[in-house]
Amino acid sequence: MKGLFISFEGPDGTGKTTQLKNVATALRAQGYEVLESREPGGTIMAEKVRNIVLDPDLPINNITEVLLFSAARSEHVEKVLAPAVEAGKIVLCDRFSDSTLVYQGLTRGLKLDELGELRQLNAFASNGLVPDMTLLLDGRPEVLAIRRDARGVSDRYENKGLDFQHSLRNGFLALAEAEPERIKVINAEGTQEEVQDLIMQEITALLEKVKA
Ligand code: Z5A
Repeated sequence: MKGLFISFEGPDGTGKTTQLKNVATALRAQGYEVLESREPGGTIMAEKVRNIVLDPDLPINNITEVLLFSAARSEHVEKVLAPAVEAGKIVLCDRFSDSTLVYQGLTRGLKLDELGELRQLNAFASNGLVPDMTLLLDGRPEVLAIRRDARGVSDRYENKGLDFQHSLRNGFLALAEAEPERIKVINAEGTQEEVQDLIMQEITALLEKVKA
């Protein structure tokens, strides 16, 4: 079987990292080879870019910012993601191109039909690699705020308030509505076990489809 590329998306602190790890463990227990990675990051260079681009004390203009995310993605795809998919692994990635469309596009006032330049940039940076499935962890920002607070992280996009979290959520949901075949909306408000069950149902269905 050729590998699979699955991305995890959603607003900040929805539980993506937790779920990605748990799902990786569950899939390994079923005998699959799994690669876990994240964006921005996943290579030495891309992790260095991550430190720059998420630094809340470093002013960066919007164009530089999106180019940095793209530069990191290009390295990550070429050196890590594409070879792993080619080698037959299930690749689980914490964020990918949809985050660019939402954080650098939709939350900055662009409409869904105005994302052409960002989509082109995504395609260029990822050399055409598109997730076979994207799991969108979704929930009401008021409910998920407790998790964000518990985490206590503070980067460029944290602490922007509830309105920003709503606009992130709406942005991701708009992408999911436009691409329901690829982007599966997962109710992330439940317990870790409940959320994992929903995710595993989607991944199991995908695995059955590709094996058929
Ligand atoms: N970004 C961008 O702008 N453009 C791009 O192209 C890309 C990214 C690729 C990366 O941050 C930032 O980069 C991100 C977008 C931007 N903006 N921000 N902020 P990141 O990867 O460091 O952070 P994140 O993705 O936003 O969130 P996170 O810190 O990784 O959180 P998470 O993975 O969604 O959640 P978690 O760490 O798994 O869980 C948070 C807490 O909740 C933790 O204490 C858990 O134990 C707890 N938790 C998890 N699940 C549950 C359930 N089900 N119930 C209760 N508690 C739970």
